[in-house]
Amino acid sequence: MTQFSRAIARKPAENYAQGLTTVQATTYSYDALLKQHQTYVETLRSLGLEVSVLDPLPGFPDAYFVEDTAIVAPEVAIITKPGAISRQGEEASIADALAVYRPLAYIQSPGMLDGGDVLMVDRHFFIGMSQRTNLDGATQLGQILEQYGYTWTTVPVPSGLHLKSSVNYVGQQTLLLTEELAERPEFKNFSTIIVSKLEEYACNTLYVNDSLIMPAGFPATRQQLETLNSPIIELDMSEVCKMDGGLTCLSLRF
Ligand code: CIR
Repeated sequence: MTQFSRAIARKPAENYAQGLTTVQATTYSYDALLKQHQTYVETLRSLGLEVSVLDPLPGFPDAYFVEDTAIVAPEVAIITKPGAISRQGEEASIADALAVYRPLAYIQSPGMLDGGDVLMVDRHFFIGMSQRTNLDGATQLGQILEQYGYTWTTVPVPSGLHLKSSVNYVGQQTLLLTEELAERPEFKNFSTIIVSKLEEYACNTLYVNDSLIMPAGFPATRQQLETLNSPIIELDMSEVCKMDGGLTCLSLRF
């Protein structure tokens, strides 16, 4: 599996609570969010990544979820067309940041695609069909990736925001996923760790340079992940999760 040397993140904006969410939180703390974000960035740095932290984007309260705006493969970065209208436009400044590192390609309207729906495992891409990603967007992405020898398949996203809300690669040919996705034929060549209903948020665990970064507070999932013998780091994501965000969405790793 690819070792990452860099990441791009973005500082959350003060008006982050105006972003899209399905969670009905009653209190918000910008200080807590900044602290959680900073710890996240420091954790990536501790794993050997050079992390650039971009400034908040005025008018885009969800823009710190940078993962949705690009797919970064070793040969090319694909700038997405985010599926939520309020997020369309975030991608322009990510394109500028990525142009330094990769040639760029673009998803074009009426295609739409969020990076949270794209799971890369070695030379294969799983692309979730969700409320944010349509077949046109997935096909455009797939056709760009094919030019570099990658393969791809679409996977339905039956619940949750994005594909990676429900499935992630955790090393050793293993996927961490919901019961709902466990029997999908697209995943038949993998070992699986099935996350219990009560701990589904923990599916969004981030595998970086042989370590696993997981959200704090999911002991049953932690116990299952321990069988992989990779170092595990737990991070408090309580404020991020109020905005439907998780560990993967806070950065682009490459
Ligand atoms: C949204 O609804 O777009 C943001 N509030 C959350 C995006 C989370 N992104 C991700 O999981 N890749």
